[in-house]
Amino acid sequence: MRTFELRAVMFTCIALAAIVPSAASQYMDGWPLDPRDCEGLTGRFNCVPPPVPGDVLYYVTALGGLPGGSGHSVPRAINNLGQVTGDSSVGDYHLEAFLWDPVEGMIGLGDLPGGSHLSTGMAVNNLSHVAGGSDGAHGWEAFFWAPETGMIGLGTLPGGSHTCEGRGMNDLDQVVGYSWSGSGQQAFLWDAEHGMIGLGDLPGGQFLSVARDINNSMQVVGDSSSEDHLWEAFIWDPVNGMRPLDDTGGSIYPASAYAINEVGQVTGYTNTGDVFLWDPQDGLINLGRPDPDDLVAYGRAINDVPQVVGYAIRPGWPDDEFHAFVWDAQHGMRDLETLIAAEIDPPYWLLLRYASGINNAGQIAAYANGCVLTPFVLGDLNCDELVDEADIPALLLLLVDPDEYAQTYPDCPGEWAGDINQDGVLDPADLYALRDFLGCAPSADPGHYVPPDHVSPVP
Ligand SMILES: [Ca+2]
Ligand SMILES: [Ca+2]
Ligand SMILES: [Ca+2]
Ligand SMILES: [Ca+2]
Repeated sequence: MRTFELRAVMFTCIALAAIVPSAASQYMDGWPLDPRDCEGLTGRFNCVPPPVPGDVLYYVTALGGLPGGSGHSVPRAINNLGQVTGDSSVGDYHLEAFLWDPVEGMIGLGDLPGGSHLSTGMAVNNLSHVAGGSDGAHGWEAFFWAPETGMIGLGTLPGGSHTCEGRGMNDLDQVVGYSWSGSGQQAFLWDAEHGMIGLGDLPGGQFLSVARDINNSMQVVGDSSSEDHLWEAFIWDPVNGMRPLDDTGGSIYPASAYAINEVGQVTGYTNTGDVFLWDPQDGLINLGRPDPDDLVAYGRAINDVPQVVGYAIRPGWPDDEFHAFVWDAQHGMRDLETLIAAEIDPPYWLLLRYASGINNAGQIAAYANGCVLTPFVLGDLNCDELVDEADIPALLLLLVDPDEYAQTYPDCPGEWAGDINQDGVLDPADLYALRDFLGCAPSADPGHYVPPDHVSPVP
């Protein structure tokens, strides 16, 4: 009986394996490209240890592009619903802002009347509203978009031309960005009730400031020319106005602030080309660069955990290379391409040049071509955030009856979490690998494995 059951399991698993795409070739021009391919490495990538159960990896969802275009998209922000904004080509020389939803897919947001057909989404809040910039009758202009209003031009600061862009937005539909005003380029804050107001600039130097993000406490961050520095990161709020983000006078200081989270932590880059995390209590923390050889690294987005994402520029041949990174306190800086689940065709980690957004679920917006990276725990088949013996029957169920698995563990990405040996194929070898990892009874002979009573492997 046991032999019969196991044969049934094996048959089911072979059938299942046949519909899983096999691992793509991971060589290009004879170079091994997988950073986990330690045996074949020739120095192009740093070798990293292969992942083990319990590690957090990411699977990739391609965003595609708007109809009529090349299928290319550049994501620039992601909200806590997993919705993404950015721009996508819609024919020669035309780009259009988009909103991408995990269920609905990508829709174009149009562009402002006049000028070229050019628009880009820079921020998306948790109400699914978008802010960005578009070419209109008076040049590049900040916009606000909501399903009810469509795309609205935000105008300009008094006395200015219309070169203006929305860079950040919070859940109060307040937009920040920059505009040319009579006295120079100035950070602005806009909402529907008050219109656009200038936030001023740091004293000294030129009259120049840019706002890049705002949180729900109305804290705004960006950079400005100051007395001491060509560019220096600022923080602004309605009570205190604009002030330097870091006023300790150190030789290393935050030169540009790109994002602020809901607890007031800020990321960007320093005057030395390193990523920083600024914390209201701890002040400036230099996060460095993903690799010591990197020329420069930029922090672009931060969630409330906090995790920081961005990209680094690494010396390469024939050109310098861009590498997307993620930082957290436990692991430090890591190249995102080393954290992608064993792929499938095409090998998306090849395309992870830039990371531009991260939400509170840890989902990351990245490109060369637009994609969302969703984290999962390798080996956590029942999605309780632990890897233990309870995951063995769950993996067995996935192998034997994927439909039943999906009903039992809805929204649990078992097809990714179950590829324990990371060979790009889900099959019984993963079951044995998980048992080995957990130190279960010997599994050299698969016939010795008896499924738990409550799992029926035979349909
Ligand atoms: Ca236009
Ligand atoms: Ca100034
Ligand atoms: Ca588990
Ligand atoms: Ca496998």
